[in-house]
Amino acid sequence: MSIERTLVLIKPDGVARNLSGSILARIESKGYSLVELKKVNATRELLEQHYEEHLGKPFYEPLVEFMLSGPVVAAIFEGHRVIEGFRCLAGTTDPTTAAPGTIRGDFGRDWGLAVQQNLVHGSDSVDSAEREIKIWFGA
Ligand code: IDP
Repeated sequence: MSIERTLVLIKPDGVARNLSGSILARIESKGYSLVELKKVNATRELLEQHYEEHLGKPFYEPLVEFMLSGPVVAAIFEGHRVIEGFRCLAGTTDPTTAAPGTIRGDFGRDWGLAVQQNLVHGSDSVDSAEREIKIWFGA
């Protein structure tokens, strides 16, 4: 068994559309355990740390602005292969082509804006999960 932890964010579009409960329920239904949960208004400083790998990309500034546009829900989930498992539940980045049955595929769509409003974030590796959990929840 390889028990992992991952950082899940419900982005401002998911919170504003009252989808937080439905999204969390899908993750729990899969069998992953909720470890920590909070609703937070992110700061620019926090988001610059979180999205440092995207600095300089065309969607970087719109992404940070979008993430500042309203509260997000931050959660830590735990389980065997939860990092890969949550990213499968979330679906691919572009909600138009994300598979039906995934969070982005079922609830998201491309609104034609500068940034993909795709409802959720999930860590993409053990190292980034550890880094992101520290950023959002502290040591
Ligand atoms: P992921 O969230 O599916 O892992 P990343 O490539 O890590 O995708 O990108 C982080 C976020 O930046 C995405 O979830 C999306 O909101 C936004 N994003 C990524 N690529 C684009 C793009 O090409 N255009 C607009 N927004 C993008």
